[in-house]
Amino acid sequence: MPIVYVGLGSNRGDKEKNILKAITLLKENGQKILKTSSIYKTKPYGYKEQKDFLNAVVKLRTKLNPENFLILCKKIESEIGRKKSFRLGPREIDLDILFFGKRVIKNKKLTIPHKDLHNREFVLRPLREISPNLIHPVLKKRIAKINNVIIGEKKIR
Ligand code: PH2
Ligand code: MG
Ligand code: MG
Repeated sequence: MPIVYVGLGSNRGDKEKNILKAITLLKENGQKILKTSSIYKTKPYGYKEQKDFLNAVVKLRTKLNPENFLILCKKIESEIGRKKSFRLGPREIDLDILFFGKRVIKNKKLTIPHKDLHNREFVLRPLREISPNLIHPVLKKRIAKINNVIIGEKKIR
């Protein structure tokens, strides 16, 4: 059964509660959580005029295929009360599929691995914590070797 890495982010409402709730809902929907990173306080990436985020990454085992896993992520986002925003804008909760086994997928609905994760310290930092030896199937590099210059992440929990 495939191993999936999911990036979690929130910068609206009770951010920590939203992240913990998302992990609970993944479990309640049959996903086997294998590892959970610390939760990090991070500066907004992309669109800067918004509140700081909390970010984390979970590693889990799923029986779902990528399409159905994406549907589950969206269901959890709406259950936590995610409202419409704009690209890179504020959100109650965001669940992004980072890796789905070693699969490389590019279609209208899904891009796996996540197309920008190698530029996002708020994803790399928690990934490095839980899986430094994971190989990025496109870049063919270990997570521990993927570095960028953005700093300012702070572990809160
Ligand atoms: N998510 C975004 C845009 N910018 N910045 C941080 N720090 N954390 C995020 O999760 C994040 C972001 C779009 O999904
Ligand atoms: Mg996102
Ligand atoms: Mg998303």
